[in-house]
Amino acid sequence: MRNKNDIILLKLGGSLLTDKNKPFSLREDVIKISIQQLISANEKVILIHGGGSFGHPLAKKYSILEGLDASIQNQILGLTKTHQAMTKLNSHLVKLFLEQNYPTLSIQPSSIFMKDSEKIITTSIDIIETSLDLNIMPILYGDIILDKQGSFSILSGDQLILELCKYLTRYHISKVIFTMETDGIYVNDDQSSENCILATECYSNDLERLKLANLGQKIDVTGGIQGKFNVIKQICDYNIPVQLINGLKDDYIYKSLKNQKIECTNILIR
Ligand code: IP8
Repeated sequence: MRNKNDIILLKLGGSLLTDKNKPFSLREDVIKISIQQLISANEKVILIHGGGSFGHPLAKKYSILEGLDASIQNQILGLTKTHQAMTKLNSHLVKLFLEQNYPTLSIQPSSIFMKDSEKIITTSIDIIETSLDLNIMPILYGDIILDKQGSFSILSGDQLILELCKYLTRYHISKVIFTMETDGIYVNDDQSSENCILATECYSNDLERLKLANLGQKIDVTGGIQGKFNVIKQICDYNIPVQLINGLKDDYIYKSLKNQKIECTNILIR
Protein backbone atom coordinates (compact mmCIF):
# COMPACT_ATOMS: atom_id res chain seq x y z
CA MET A 1 0.00 0.00 0.00
CA ARG A 2 1.17 3.50 -0.79
CA ASN A 3 2.08 5.97 1.91
CA LYS A 4 0.50 9.43 1.54
CA ASN A 5 3.93 10.93 0.97
CA ASP A 6 4.84 8.50 -1.79
CA ILE A 7 5.31 9.99 -5.22
CA ILE A 8 6.30 8.68 -8.62
CA LEU A 9 8.57 10.51 -11.04
CA LEU A 10 7.50 9.92 -14.63
CA LYS A 11 9.56 10.95 -17.62
CA LEU A 12 7.89 11.27 -20.98
CA GLY A 13 10.72 11.05 -23.47
CA GLY A 14 11.04 13.76 -26.09
CA SER A 15 11.11 11.22 -28.91
CA LEU A 16 7.78 9.92 -27.71
CA LEU A 17 6.10 13.31 -27.61
CA THR A 18 7.56 14.77 -30.78
CA ASP A 19 8.71 13.70 -34.20
CA LYS A 20 12.48 13.97 -33.83
CA ASN A 21 12.96 14.13 -37.59
CA LYS A 22 10.92 17.30 -37.99
CA PRO A 23 11.68 20.39 -35.87
CA PHE A 24 8.80 21.59 -33.66
CA SER A 25 6.47 18.73 -34.53
CA LEU A 26 4.18 17.18 -31.95
CA ARG A 27 2.92 13.61 -31.87
CA GLU A 28 -0.51 14.79 -30.83
CA ASP A 29 -2.08 11.34 -30.57
CA VAL A 30 0.70 9.99 -28.34
CA ILE A 31 0.59 13.11 -26.17
CA LYS A 32 -3.17 12.91 -25.70
CA ILE A 33 -3.16 9.21 -24.86
CA SER A 34 -0.28 9.64 -22.39
CA ILE A 35 -2.04 12.52 -20.65
CA GLN A 36 -5.28 10.57 -20.47
CA GLN A 37 -3.51 7.68 -18.74
CA LEU A 38 -1.89 10.00 -16.20
CA ILE A 39 -5.26 11.57 -15.43
CA SER A 40 -7.00 8.18 -15.11
CA ALA A 41 -4.29 6.86 -12.80
CA ASN A 42 -4.63 9.95 -10.59
CA GLU A 43 -1.50 9.17 -8.60
CA LYS A 44 0.82 11.70 -6.96
CA VAL A 45 3.30 12.28 -9.74
CA ILE A 46 5.96 14.73 -10.81
CA LEU A 47 5.96 14.76 -14.59
CA ILE A 48 9.18 15.48 -16.43
CA HIS A 49 9.43 15.66 -20.18
CA GLY A 50 12.28 15.73 -22.64
CA GLY A 51 13.12 18.06 -25.50
CA GLY A 52 12.60 16.01 -28.67
CA SER A 53 12.34 18.11 -31.79
CA PHE A 54 11.79 21.27 -29.72
CA GLY A 55 14.92 21.61 -27.56
CA HIS A 56 17.50 19.40 -29.23
CA PRO A 57 17.91 20.93 -32.71
CA LEU A 58 18.50 24.41 -31.24
CA ALA A 59 20.73 23.09 -28.45
CA LYS A 60 22.80 21.34 -31.11
CA LYS A 61 22.90 24.28 -33.51
CA TYR A 62 24.27 26.61 -30.82
CA SER A 63 26.37 24.01 -28.88
CA ILE A 64 24.56 24.88 -25.66
CA LEU A 65 25.68 21.73 -23.82
CA GLU A 66 29.33 22.72 -24.24
CA GLY A 67 28.83 26.16 -22.65
CA LEU A 68 29.83 29.69 -23.55
CA ASP A 69 31.87 29.92 -26.72
CA ALA A 70 32.52 33.36 -28.17
CA SER A 71 33.29 31.86 -31.56
CA ILE A 72 29.69 30.68 -32.01
CA GLN A 73 27.62 33.36 -33.65
CA ASN A 74 24.47 34.36 -31.74
CA GLN A 75 25.05 31.66 -29.14
CA ILE A 76 23.40 33.63 -26.33
CA LEU A 77 20.35 34.24 -28.47
CA GLY A 78 20.36 30.51 -29.27
CA LEU A 79 20.49 29.74 -25.54
CA THR A 80 17.35 31.75 -24.90
CA LYS A 81 15.66 30.34 -27.98
CA THR A 82 16.39 26.81 -26.74
CA HIS A 83 14.68 27.63 -23.47
CA GLN A 84 11.76 29.23 -25.28
CA ALA A 85 11.31 26.12 -27.47
CA MET A 86 11.09 23.98 -24.33
CA THR A 87 8.51 26.25 -22.71
CA LYS A 88 6.44 25.98 -25.88
CA LEU A 89 6.33 22.19 -25.67
CA ASN A 90 5.72 22.39 -21.93
CA SER A 91 2.83 24.82 -22.15
CA HIS A 92 1.19 22.62 -24.76
CA LEU A 93 1.18 19.73 -22.28
CA VAL A 94 0.00 21.89 -19.38
CA LYS A 95 -2.80 23.27 -21.54
CA LEU A 96 -4.04 19.76 -22.35
CA PHE A 97 -4.11 18.80 -18.66
CA LEU A 98 -5.98 21.97 -17.73
CA GLU A 99 -8.53 21.42 -20.50
CA GLN A 100 -9.35 18.19 -18.67
CA ASN A 101 -9.55 20.09 -15.36
CA TYR A 102 -6.47 18.34 -13.99
CA PRO A 103 -4.42 20.78 -11.88
CA THR A 104 -0.87 21.00 -13.14
CA LEU A 105 1.80 23.63 -12.69
CA SER A 106 4.69 24.30 -14.99
CA ILE A 107 7.93 24.75 -13.05
CA GLN A 108 10.89 26.17 -14.96
CA PRO A 109 14.01 24.15 -14.15
CA SER A 110 16.28 27.00 -15.34
CA SER A 111 14.71 29.24 -12.67
CA ILE A 112 15.15 26.85 -9.76
CA PHE A 113 18.43 25.11 -10.59
CA MET A 114 21.89 26.54 -11.26
CA LYS A 115 25.32 25.06 -11.68
CA ASP A 116 28.17 25.99 -9.39
CA SER A 117 31.53 24.46 -10.33
CA GLU A 118 29.83 21.48 -12.01
CA LYS A 119 27.54 20.88 -9.02
CA ILE A 120 23.81 21.46 -9.57
CA ILE A 121 22.29 23.55 -6.79
CA THR A 122 18.78 24.69 -5.88
CA THR A 123 17.16 26.77 -3.18
CA SER A 124 13.62 26.33 -4.44
CA ILE A 125 12.73 22.68 -4.08
CA ASP A 126 9.91 23.65 -1.69
CA ILE A 127 7.98 25.05 -4.66
CA ILE A 128 7.68 21.50 -5.95
CA GLU A 129 6.86 20.05 -2.54
CA THR A 130 4.23 22.68 -1.82
CA SER A 131 2.60 22.03 -5.21
CA LEU A 132 2.39 18.37 -4.29
CA ASP A 133 0.89 19.28 -0.90
CA LEU A 134 -1.83 21.14 -2.80
CA ASN A 135 -2.48 18.15 -5.06
CA ILE A 136 -1.07 19.96 -8.05
CA MET A 137 1.02 17.90 -10.44
CA PRO A 138 4.29 19.76 -11.13
CA ILE A 139 5.51 19.49 -14.71
CA LEU A 140 9.22 20.07 -15.32
CA TYR A 141 11.34 19.53 -18.39
CA GLY A 142 14.82 19.34 -19.82
CA ASP A 143 15.99 22.95 -19.97
CA ILE A 144 19.02 25.19 -20.21
CA ILE A 145 20.94 25.74 -16.98
CA LEU A 146 23.05 28.80 -16.13
CA ASP A 147 26.17 28.47 -14.05
CA LYS A 148 27.58 30.75 -11.40
CA GLN A 149 30.89 30.92 -13.21
CA GLY A 150 29.18 32.75 -16.06
CA SER A 151 28.55 29.97 -18.53
CA PHE A 152 25.67 27.59 -19.17
CA SER A 153 24.76 24.10 -20.27
CA ILE A 154 21.78 21.77 -20.69
CA LEU A 155 19.97 20.16 -17.81
CA SER A 156 18.44 17.07 -19.39
CA GLY A 157 15.17 15.66 -18.13
CA ASP A 158 17.08 12.59 -16.90
CA GLN A 159 19.60 14.66 -14.95
CA LEU A 160 16.74 16.71 -13.54
CA ILE A 161 15.15 13.52 -12.22
CA LEU A 162 18.40 12.69 -10.49
CA GLU A 163 18.46 16.12 -8.85
CA LEU A 164 14.87 15.64 -7.67
CA CYS A 165 15.89 12.31 -6.14
CA LYS A 166 18.69 14.13 -4.36
CA TYR A 167 16.81 17.20 -3.15
CA LEU A 168 13.21 16.17 -2.42
CA THR A 169 12.98 15.55 1.31
CA ARG A 170 9.35 15.71 2.37
CA TYR A 171 8.27 13.21 -0.27
CA HIS A 172 9.39 9.66 -0.77
CA ILE A 173 9.95 8.62 -4.37
CA SER A 174 8.54 5.12 -4.72
CA LYS A 175 9.79 4.70 -8.28
CA VAL A 176 11.02 6.46 -11.38
CA ILE A 177 9.43 5.55 -14.70
CA PHE A 178 11.10 6.31 -18.01
CA THR A 179 8.86 5.97 -21.04
CA MET A 180 10.45 5.10 -24.33
CA GLU A 181 9.50 3.70 -27.72
CA THR A 182 10.56 0.13 -26.98
CA ASP A 183 9.59 -2.25 -24.17
CA GLY A 184 12.84 -1.52 -22.35
CA ILE A 185 16.45 -2.57 -22.75
CA TYR A 186 17.21 -5.18 -25.38
CA VAL A 187 20.29 -7.31 -25.11
CA ASN A 188 21.91 -9.76 -27.47
CA ASP A 189 21.81 -13.31 -26.27
CA ASP A 190 25.22 -14.96 -26.06
CA GLN A 191 25.01 -17.22 -29.09
CA SER A 192 23.97 -14.86 -31.81
CA SER A 193 24.28 -11.20 -32.51
CA GLU A 194 20.96 -11.25 -34.34
CA ASN A 195 18.71 -12.52 -31.58
CA CYS A 196 17.87 -9.88 -29.09
CA ILE A 197 15.81 -10.30 -25.98
CA LEU A 198 14.18 -7.91 -23.58
CA ALA A 199 16.00 -7.65 -20.27
CA THR A 200 12.98 -7.75 -17.98
CA GLU A 201 15.05 -7.46 -14.82
CA CYS A 202 18.49 -6.04 -14.40
CA TYR A 203 20.53 -4.99 -11.38
CA SER A 204 21.67 -1.39 -11.53
CA ASN A 205 25.31 -2.29 -11.11
CA ASP A 206 25.10 -4.70 -14.05
CA LEU A 207 23.93 -2.01 -16.48
CA GLU A 208 27.40 -1.17 -17.75
CA ARG A 209 28.14 -4.79 -18.56
CA LEU A 210 25.02 -5.36 -20.67
CA LYS A 211 25.60 -6.42 -24.25
CA LEU A 212 23.15 -3.99 -25.78
CA ALA A 213 21.31 -4.85 -28.96
CA ASN A 214 21.63 -2.08 -31.49
CA LEU A 215 18.08 -1.01 -32.16
CA GLY A 216 19.08 2.15 -33.95
CA GLN A 217 18.55 4.35 -30.86
CA LYS A 218 18.44 7.99 -31.83
CA ILE A 219 21.28 9.86 -30.19
CA ASP A 220 20.43 13.24 -28.71
CA VAL A 221 22.62 16.03 -27.38
CA THR A 222 22.28 14.85 -23.81
CA GLY A 223 23.86 11.48 -24.16
CA GLY A 224 21.55 8.73 -25.47
CA ILE A 225 21.26 5.36 -23.79
CA GLN A 226 24.67 5.30 -22.03
CA GLY A 227 23.92 8.67 -20.48
CA LYS A 228 20.59 7.27 -19.32
CA PHE A 229 22.28 4.23 -17.75
CA ASN A 230 24.60 6.49 -15.85
CA VAL A 231 21.65 8.45 -14.44
CA ILE A 232 19.68 5.27 -13.66
CA LYS A 233 22.58 3.85 -11.71
CA GLN A 234 22.76 6.98 -9.59
CA ILE A 235 18.97 7.00 -9.03
CA CYS A 236 19.22 3.41 -7.79
CA ASP A 237 21.98 4.51 -5.40
CA TYR A 238 19.21 6.46 -3.65
CA ASN A 239 17.38 3.14 -3.23
CA ILE A 240 14.74 4.08 -5.78
CA PRO A 241 13.65 1.42 -8.27
CA VAL A 242 13.47 2.36 -11.94
CA GLN A 243 11.19 1.06 -14.65
CA LEU A 244 11.74 1.51 -18.39
CA ILE A 245 8.45 1.14 -20.20
CA ASN A 246 7.01 1.42 -23.68
CA GLY A 247 5.00 4.63 -23.80
CA LEU A 248 3.34 3.62 -27.05
CA LYS A 249 1.72 0.45 -25.76
CA ASP A 250 -1.91 0.46 -24.66
CA ASP A 251 -2.30 1.62 -21.07
CA TYR A 252 1.32 0.92 -20.13
CA ILE A 253 1.75 4.32 -18.50
CA TYR A 254 -1.46 3.77 -16.51
CA LYS A 255 -0.48 0.23 -15.55
CA SER A 256 3.00 1.24 -14.50
CA LEU A 257 1.62 4.06 -12.35
CA LYS A 258 -0.76 1.55 -10.78
CA ASN A 259 2.00 -1.02 -10.28
CA GLN A 260 0.26 -3.51 -12.57
CA LYS A 261 2.27 -6.10 -14.42
CA ILE A 262 3.63 -5.10 -17.84
CA GLU A 263 6.34 -6.29 -20.19
CA CYS A 264 9.20 -3.87 -19.48
CA THR A 265 12.66 -3.54 -17.94
CA ASN A 266 12.78 -3.27 -14.17
CA ILE A 267 16.04 -2.01 -12.72
CA LEU A 268 16.57 -3.60 -9.35
CA ILE A 269 18.63 -2.45 -6.42
CA ARG A 270 21.05 -4.95 -5.02
O1 IP8 B 1 15.39 15.48 -23.93
C1 IP8 B 1 16.93 18.11 -23.23
O2 IP8 B 1 16.20 17.28 -22.39
P1 IP8 B 1 16.18 15.71 -22.68
C2 IP8 B 1 16.41 19.53 -23.17
O3 IP8 B 1 15.54 15.12 -21.49
C3 IP8 B 1 17.03 20.44 -24.16
O4 IP8 B 1 17.61 15.26 -22.85
C4 IP8 B 1 16.91 21.87 -23.88
C5 IP8 B 1 17.65 20.05 -25.24
